[in-house]
Amino acid sequence: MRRFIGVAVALFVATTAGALPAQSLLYRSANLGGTWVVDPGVVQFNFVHRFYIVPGTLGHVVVNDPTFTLATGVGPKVAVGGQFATHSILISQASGAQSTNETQLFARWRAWGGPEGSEGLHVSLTPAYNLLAKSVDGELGADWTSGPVTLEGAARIAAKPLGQSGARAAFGGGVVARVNRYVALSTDVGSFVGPTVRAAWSAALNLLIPGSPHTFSLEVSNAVTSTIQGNSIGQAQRLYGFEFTIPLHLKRFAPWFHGSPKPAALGPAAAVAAEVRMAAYAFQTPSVTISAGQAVRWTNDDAVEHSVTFDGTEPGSPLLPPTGTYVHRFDTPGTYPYHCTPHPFMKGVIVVK
Ligand SMILES: [Cu+2]
Repeated sequence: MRRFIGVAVALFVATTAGALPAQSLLYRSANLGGTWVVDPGVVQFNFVHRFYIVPGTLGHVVVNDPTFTLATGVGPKVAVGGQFATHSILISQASGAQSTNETQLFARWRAWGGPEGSEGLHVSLTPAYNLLAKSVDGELGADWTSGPVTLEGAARIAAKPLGQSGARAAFGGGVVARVNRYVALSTDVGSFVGPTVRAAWSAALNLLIPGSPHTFSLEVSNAVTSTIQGNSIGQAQRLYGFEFTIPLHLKRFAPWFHGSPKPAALGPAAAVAAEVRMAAYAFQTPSVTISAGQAVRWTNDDAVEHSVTFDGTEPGSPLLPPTGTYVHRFDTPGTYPYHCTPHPFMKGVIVVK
């Protein structure tokens, strides 16, 4: 346990120097997997820690329930990863389970919708395998974002629910309400269909840490682990805790091996037909129209790093440091929506005539 906290602190220190991609708690409640995927080249580390206190005659005992999520993008809309929790309640100790360690391996395909935080409907499919329950699980997740509100839903299936035979479905639903760019409130509920299990619920205060790619939530819940099955069952005691999200942009570590890159102009020499400033966490000219063969230059006027990452297959920029620029020539007519990987709410579009 202590080792994991050490790793988490080391990762935090390694990533707080600048902005990195965020998998944001401002668009997801505590016990729903969400529809997020990770961009390729980014490793997402999410750390949930919940605890409850067991009163005793010789003093209170604190029971810690951490879940670690590690995932990376393997394509524009596909992520793979795993969850590891050390204190699962899925398999009752009375049934002779050898361990309370719960591991879930998963893949996620975003079948519908733009990047996290974009307006409208997003749909993701998450096949998974739960090593503790020895169960093939799956989740169909959907969320719908309109302005300050995100509505979430999940339909789940477990081949061996709680390690027992007989496939069982579970459902979950939740809502996130953003008070401003940095603060949101969320709540959700999820449960297996059928008798004998308690529904899982949560309520959370979610925070985007300004000037960083991190989100943090303070949570109250009765769910112990953050897996598909774990999000579908609650325990009798109420847990308190937090989640912290840490995106690691692998290119960031390149200087360890290759020296520091120059923040020079990037991209081909071409007639620059339009300029887009990146400032105040926004593309200041969100829609630009040019002719085929012309180029667009982006300039980062913020104090944090941004990227120009196209939603389609067009290659985009690396992370641009403050004052960094990026030039991209468009040879084929079309519509090119893009976003900033660290800040998915930053969106723009290039229309090439
Ligand atoms: Cu950005």
